[in-house]
Amino acid sequence: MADPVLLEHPADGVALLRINRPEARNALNLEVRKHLARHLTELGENEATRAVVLTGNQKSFAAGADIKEMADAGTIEMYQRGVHKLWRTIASCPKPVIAAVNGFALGGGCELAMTCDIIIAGETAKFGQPEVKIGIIPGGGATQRLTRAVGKYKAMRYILGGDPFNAREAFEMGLASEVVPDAEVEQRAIALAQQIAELPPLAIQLAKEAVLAGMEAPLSSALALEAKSAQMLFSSQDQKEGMRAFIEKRKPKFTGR
Ligand code: CO8
Repeated sequence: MADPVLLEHPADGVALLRINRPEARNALNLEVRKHLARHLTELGENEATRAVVLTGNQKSFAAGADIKEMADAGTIEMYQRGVHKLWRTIASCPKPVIAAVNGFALGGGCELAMTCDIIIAGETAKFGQPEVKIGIIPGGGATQRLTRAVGKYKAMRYILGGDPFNAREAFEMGLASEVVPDAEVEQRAIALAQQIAELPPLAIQLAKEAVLAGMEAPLSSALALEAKSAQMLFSSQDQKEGMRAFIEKRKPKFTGR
């Protein structure tokens, strides 16, 4: 059986995870989620990995949770599958994760993209939370992450309506970071990952932490966290190197220390 998630290394410091269930439009079954969680945990701990690209194929990023796998399940079984724990692991990768979205990003697929830090969407990508159409509601974070990304009224529009929205709408709402021609999605995501991979990793990691932790905190606590994180970086060699290189008008050499 083919690996449900393929790991590639398209550039220095960049890992690419490719969901590989084309026959099911990359529906997220338990196997795919477990592989994603394992890979993201390992990549998060691997010093050589500076940024991760998460993608699917031209037709589908991921068409949601695997409906066939859960259609007959009961409450306890759903609980025991532990999907909620896998979501937590997937969403807590400390390295920057860029979603490269072509085709469908529906239900859990849209939620998966929303666990990422940056979303690069192909022009014909289709996003949406169609769960209400099959008698449930989003269970992987959309009621919160979509609402926080685009605001209550747009989130309600799509979570209650269940119909998809296109990449341009996603961009205008603030869900997609960039929209590019379909054929350039992966290449653009890798280039951005490469750009980030060349920057000092401690600064990148703390910037990600400050944004995400800050979103859950009151403004004063979030600003204090930001200030402390920025101050902390003055103990890093990369801060000394970055500032010295600027003053000496040369390219910095970052080591991650
Ligand atoms: N699950 C399982 N199989 C799927 C899924 C899916 N989400 N999506 C597509 N497939 C399968 C199809 O069944 C089909 O299989 P087969 O060839 O065996 O019939 C194959 O993929 C190809 O699909 P289509 O023929 O439908 O391909 P199209 O290109 O015509 O359409 C679509 C693609 C639009 C993506 C369409 O397949 C579709 O609408 N899929 C379902 C989308 C959806 O409803 N997603 C949300 C699922 S629910 C969810 O994500 C959240 C669950 C929360 C759980 C909470 C737990 C507590």
